[in-house]
Amino acid sequence: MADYDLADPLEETAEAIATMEVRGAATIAGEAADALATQARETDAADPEAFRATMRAAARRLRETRPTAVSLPNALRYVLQRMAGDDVETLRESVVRAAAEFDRRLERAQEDLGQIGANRLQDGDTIMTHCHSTDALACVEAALEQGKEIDAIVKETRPRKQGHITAERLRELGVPVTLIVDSAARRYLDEVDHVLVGADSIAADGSVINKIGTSGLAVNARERGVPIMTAAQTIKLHPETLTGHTVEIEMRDEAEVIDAETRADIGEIAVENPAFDVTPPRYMDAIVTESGQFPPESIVTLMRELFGEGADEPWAES
Ligand code: RI2
Repeated sequence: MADYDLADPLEETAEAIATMEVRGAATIAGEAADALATQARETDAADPEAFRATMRAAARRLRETRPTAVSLPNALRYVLQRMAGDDVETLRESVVRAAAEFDRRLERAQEDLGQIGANRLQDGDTIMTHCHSTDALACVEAALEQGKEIDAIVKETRPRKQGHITAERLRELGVPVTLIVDSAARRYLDEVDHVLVGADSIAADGSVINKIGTSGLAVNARERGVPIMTAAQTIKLHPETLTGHTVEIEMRDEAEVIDAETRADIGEIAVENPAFDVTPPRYMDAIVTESGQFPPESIVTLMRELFGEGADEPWAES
């Protein structure tokens, strides 16, 4: 494989995504698009073919960081598909422009989705959250702007405790927050009007791939009669699932679950750390996107409209 000279900022972004310093499907997508723009500005590729090859290599480097959130390849696809020109300068400008456009669309999509999700929430409702999703929080923010009062029960979300980020953001918005450990969720569901989660990928059959623990929460919510919605802008739709591919579930380091000393004290055990799980469509009430609210089973219609019958891989080495 050819060796490409990738700019330091691109390597830094790739590392930050891999270590989850930069996390959350939408945020990862925006940072990846920006990293491609920076690479385009900084590359000293001498001719159009070298420029294109470097950009493809940069996209591959970003792509390999985390496998589950489809917003990442969708962002790379958006930018690379708009890379056009017969000379390096024109190519460079096209990439920078596409990345800026992508960022604007991302922001607008989240705002529009927030308005739609907010319509599902009533004044005085209590929500339960899992992990930290900016798409989900956009719905709460819009509901508050509509003058509704919302309370939140926030699941801690082991092992990385992203529930703490949600708790902090909700407090900044003035929402009363009760933090609980994950295993307390079912006990509190009777006090909840809506479970509100985000998504890393949505499959063509309406399955929702989100932070580990979402599927158990959804089953419990259904059993308790509490509606559950996922807030997911359309960059979370996984085009490859249209042609039968499944979504890879990221397995992360066991050190996120248990420290080495405790593990040694316990004795010989295996430790596994899947970052995501799959909630079947029958346990999800609605998928809220910037293009409207969908019953999970009908999301395939929107996917076909946006992606046709599948997706290409513009980062492939030619
Ligand atoms: P937004 C996160 O994954 C969570 O699973 C969250 O629900 C999802 O991304 C979507 O986040 P991780 O990056 O795009 O914390 O809504 O592993 O911000």
